[in-house]
Amino acid sequence: MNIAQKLISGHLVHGDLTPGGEIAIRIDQTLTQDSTGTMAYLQFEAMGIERVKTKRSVAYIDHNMLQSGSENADDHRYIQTVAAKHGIVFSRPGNGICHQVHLERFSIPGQTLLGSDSHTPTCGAAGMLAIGAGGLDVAVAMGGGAYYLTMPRICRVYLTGELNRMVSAKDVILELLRRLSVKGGMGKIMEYGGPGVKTLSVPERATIANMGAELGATTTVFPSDERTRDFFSARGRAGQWVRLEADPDAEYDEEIELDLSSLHPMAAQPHSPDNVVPVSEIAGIKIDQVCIGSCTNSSFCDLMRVAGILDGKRVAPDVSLTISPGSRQVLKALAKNGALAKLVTAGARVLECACGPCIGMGQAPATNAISLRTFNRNFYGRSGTPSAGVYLVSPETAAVSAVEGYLTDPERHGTEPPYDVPERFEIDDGMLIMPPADGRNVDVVRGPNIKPFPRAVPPAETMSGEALIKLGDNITTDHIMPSNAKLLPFRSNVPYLADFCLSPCDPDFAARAKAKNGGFIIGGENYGQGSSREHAALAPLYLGVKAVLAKSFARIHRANLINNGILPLTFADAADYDAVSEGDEIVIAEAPAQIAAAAEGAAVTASIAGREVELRLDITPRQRDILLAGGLLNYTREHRED
Ligand code: MIC
Ligand code: SF4
Repeated sequence: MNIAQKLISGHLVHGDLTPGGEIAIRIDQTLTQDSTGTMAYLQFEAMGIERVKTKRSVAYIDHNMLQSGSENADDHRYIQTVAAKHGIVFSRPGNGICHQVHLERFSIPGQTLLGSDSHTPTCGAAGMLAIGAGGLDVAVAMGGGAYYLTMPRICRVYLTGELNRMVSAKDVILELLRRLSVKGGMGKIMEYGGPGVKTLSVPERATIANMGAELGATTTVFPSDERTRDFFSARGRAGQWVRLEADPDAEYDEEIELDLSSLHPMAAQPHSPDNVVPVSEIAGIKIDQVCIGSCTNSSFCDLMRVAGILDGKRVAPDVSLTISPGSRQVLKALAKNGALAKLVTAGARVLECACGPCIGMGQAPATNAISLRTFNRNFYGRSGTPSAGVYLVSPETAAVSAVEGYLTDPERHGTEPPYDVPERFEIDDGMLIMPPADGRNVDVVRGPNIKPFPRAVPPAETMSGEALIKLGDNITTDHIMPSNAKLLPFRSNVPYLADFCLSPCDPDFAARAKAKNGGFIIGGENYGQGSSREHAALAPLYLGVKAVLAKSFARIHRANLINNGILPLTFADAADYDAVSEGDEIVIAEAPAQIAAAAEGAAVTASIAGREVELRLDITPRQRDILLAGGLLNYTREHRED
C-alpha cells in the first residue's frame, strides 16, 4: 500500500479504497481557529454533547487578533470557556498560527486530523492524514462522528535531486501550481516520494503540504522517516514518532516527476496562486511592501534564512517589511540566537505570532501597491486593498527583494548564509491551557456579538426564484464571504456578514437577494475554491439562496453547501451555463423527490427562463438524507453517531 492507503485503511469505518466512492474515516484529532471556531463551537453546543470524543482537540486563537472593538476579545473569551467546558485544549493568542503550532506540539504520524481551516493538510508533513473541512463537519468529529469524503485518487509526486541554494520548498509547490493549476489536485491526495524527499526537512515539507490546498487537493502526505524523527526529537517528542512509509511495490493512480535540482525561484502573480512564472522573467518590478510569515513560511528555518540574508543590510527606503513568526517557539529561538536582532536592525516590522496580513488583519498595502508575500493566497482583495497587486514568493526572494526595493531573483544575488538548527528547542507549553478533567461547572461566556446562526430547513416542494448573479470560473470563498480586519470580527454574526456576501463581484448582491426573497447563484468551474469558511454557505443561506448552479465545485465548499441545506447543482451541458442570464426565473418542481432520485443517479430537471434544463446533483445516500433533513445539524440530531 502507499502511505495514503495505509492512513485511510487504518481509520476506515465505511466504504473501500476505490477512488470515487464514498468513505468515512475515524478522526483522532481536531483543530479549530478563531475565525471559524466560534461558529464550530456554537454548532457543537447545538448538538448537546458534553465532552469531545477525540484523542485530542485544540482551539487556536490566531486569526482575529486586532482588537479594535470588543468583538474579537469577546469571541476569544467564548472559545476559551467553551473549550474548557468540553475538554478542548486552548492555545492562547500569541502562541502562534494553528498549523505551525499543531505540527510542532501535537502532530502524530499515522493519526488523522480534521481542522476547520483549509490549510490543515500542513500536518501531512509529519505523516498525518490531515484534512480541512467546514466547522460543522469538525463539530461532528469532535462529537465522535466519522468524517465522510469521496475516496481520492492518489497521485505520487516523485522527487529526485536536491534544491539549489536560494531555491526553496515554496518554489517546489509554486512549480506544481504552474504545471497543474488551482484545479489540478481536485479529488486527489498528493503523496510525496522518491529520493528527493529525504533532502527536505519537516518544515520544508510543511510548506509544500500547506499549499497543496491551493492545488485543490483533498490533502498531501509525506512519509514519516528519519527526518521526521529528528523533527520530533528536537521538540522533545521522540516517543511520539513512528515510521510510516509506502511499501516498495505500492501503486498509485497517477504520477508526477520533479527534479528538485532543476528548479529556480518562482512567483505567483496577481490574483491567483497558479499564475506562476520564474522570478527571473519578471524581475525588476518596483515593490512597496514585503510580508514574510503565514502558515506557509514562518518556520524557524524560513526565518533563519531571512535573517541571514538581511544580516548587516537595511530594508529599501520605499519598502515596508513585516515578519510574523509562526509560533512562540520559533520567536523564542530567534530571540535566543540573535536572529531577531538582525531582523529588527535591518528594519523589519516584527508582528505577533499570528496570521496577520495573510488574512487582511492589518498591513493592507497602499493604493495600487505591489506587495511580495510568502503566503499561500493572493486572491483579489484579500490583502484589504483591492487595487494592490500581490505576488507569492519564497522567503529568500522576499528578503533579497526587500533590500533591493525591486522584485529580485535571489539565485542571482549571492548565496544564503548557513545556520544551525537547535538539536533541542526550548519546550514551553505555557500558552496552552489544558481543559479540566470535568468541565461541567465551567460557565461559557457569550459576548453580545454572538447572534443566532441561520438554520437550514428541509427543502420546499417547489424551489423557485431568480438567478441572482452569474459568475465566472474560480470564484473563491474570499469573493463569496470576504474576510478582512473590518469583517472578521463578525464571524459570529452572520446577519451582519451577509450584507457583504459576494460584494467583490457585485456590491448590490445582498440587497438584491433580500429584495427578491432569495434565489439562486450561477457559478463557473471550481466554484468556492480556497478557504474552509462555512460563512460562505451560511451567508447565502441567510439571504435565502436555495441552490448554486455551477460547472464544478471545490471540495470543502461543496460539503459546506450540503451541510447547510443548499443544493450544489452542476450543469450537465456547458451550453446551459452559457444560456442562463442574471434575472432568469428558475423553478425546481418536486424538489424533495428529485433530490431523492438524484442519489440513485437521476438528473435534476429545472426550468430556467421557461426552458427545461438538466442538472446533476452527485450525492450519496447520506448526503441525500442530510439535504432532506435540512442540513447536517438536523441530520446529526436525528442519527446521533455515538
Ligand atoms: C484562509 O486562509 O483563507 C483562512 C482564513 O485561514 C480560512 C479560514 C477562514 O476563513 O476562517 C481557511 O483557509 O480555511
Ligand atoms: Fe492563517 Fe493565512 Fe494560514 Fe489561513 S492561510 S491559516 S489566514 S496564515
